[in-house]
Amino acid sequence: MPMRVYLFLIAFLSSSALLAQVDPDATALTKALYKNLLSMQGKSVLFGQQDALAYGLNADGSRWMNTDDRSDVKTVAGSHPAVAGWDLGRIEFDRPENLDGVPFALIKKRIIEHHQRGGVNTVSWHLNNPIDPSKTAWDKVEKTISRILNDPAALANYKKWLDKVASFFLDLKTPEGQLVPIIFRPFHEHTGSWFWWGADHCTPGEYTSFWKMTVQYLRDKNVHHLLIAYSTDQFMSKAHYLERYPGNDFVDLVGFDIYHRNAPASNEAFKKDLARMISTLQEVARENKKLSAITEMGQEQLTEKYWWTEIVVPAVENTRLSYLLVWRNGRPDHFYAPFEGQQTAEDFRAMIRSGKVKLLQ
Ligand code: BMA
Repeated sequence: MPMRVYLFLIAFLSSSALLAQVDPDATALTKALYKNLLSMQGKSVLFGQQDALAYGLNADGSRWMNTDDRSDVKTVAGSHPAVAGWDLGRIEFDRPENLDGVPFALIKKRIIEHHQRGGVNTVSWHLNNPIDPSKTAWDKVEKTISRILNDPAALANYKKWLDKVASFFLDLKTPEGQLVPIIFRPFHEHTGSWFWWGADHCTPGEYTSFWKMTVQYLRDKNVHHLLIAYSTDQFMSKAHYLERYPGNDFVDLVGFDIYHRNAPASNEAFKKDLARMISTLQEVARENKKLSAITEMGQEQLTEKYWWTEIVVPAVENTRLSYLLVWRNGRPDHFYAPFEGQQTAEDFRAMIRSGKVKLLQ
């Protein structure tokens, strides 16, 4: 083979391997986000928090909301989380606010601002039940997915909800008119059974069909600025992790959610579990050429004073994870990042100083 053809082939193969994005029509900014995350693998694990830019806690435990350029992480450590998480629950009903009381208009504004500052945005969706919309994501209803897939009226109704999600995404435009790329993380924690899309309520085949149909529907609605994240809850093995994997054409990023409960009794067990799950995740990511992340984690109320440097850093350093995202600072009894005066604030700063986990630069 002539040298030039050979070199061309190598360049072609490596760029197609690099750009293993699932949407062939992904926008330039979405491709750039994917490429940036790829190039940071093994160098930076970004820090993320759900609703970080929408609200948080004051030193006295009261709540702040809707303040420009504020996040508890910035108050504590000088800069915003690099990854901002958001949720679309209740968009199904054209409500002005999501399930946690955050106005959708504010979510849009903050997503665009965060993107303009160089941050990454990820969106989950705790949607109600499309068969019985009065039921929440947590109300267990058997066979919801099977019914959506098999009943044309139910499917049409679900697609109306997807239309609302599509218009939300298509509304995320910078002043220059560019769509803001989003890591979309639908039907998460499906190895558990607390959501209607969970393991006990559908077969693997139903779950993957439902996933593919959803992703394809959004693409067909001209939504081409999403990276799609597959995120389980706890899993026991690689086979378990992949049991409901919809396939390489429908996933850009693999992740899992894990919470540290019952500290300190569980500290050693948690560390072990976390290390095992990260190692499996890395294997899956490598074999399938996917990005990887801890899509949700946290220790509620941060009772472990050195949680960040003793538990988080040792687990994520020397990995190829793109980010870890802790859950929201919702209430004084339900928070996952330090706020002003919280006992882990200094340890959080130590984690950031270590350079192993990064905030917005
Ligand atoms: C849960 C809790 C709930 C919240 C839900 C969706 O973990 O934080 O209060 O409604 O996530 O954000």
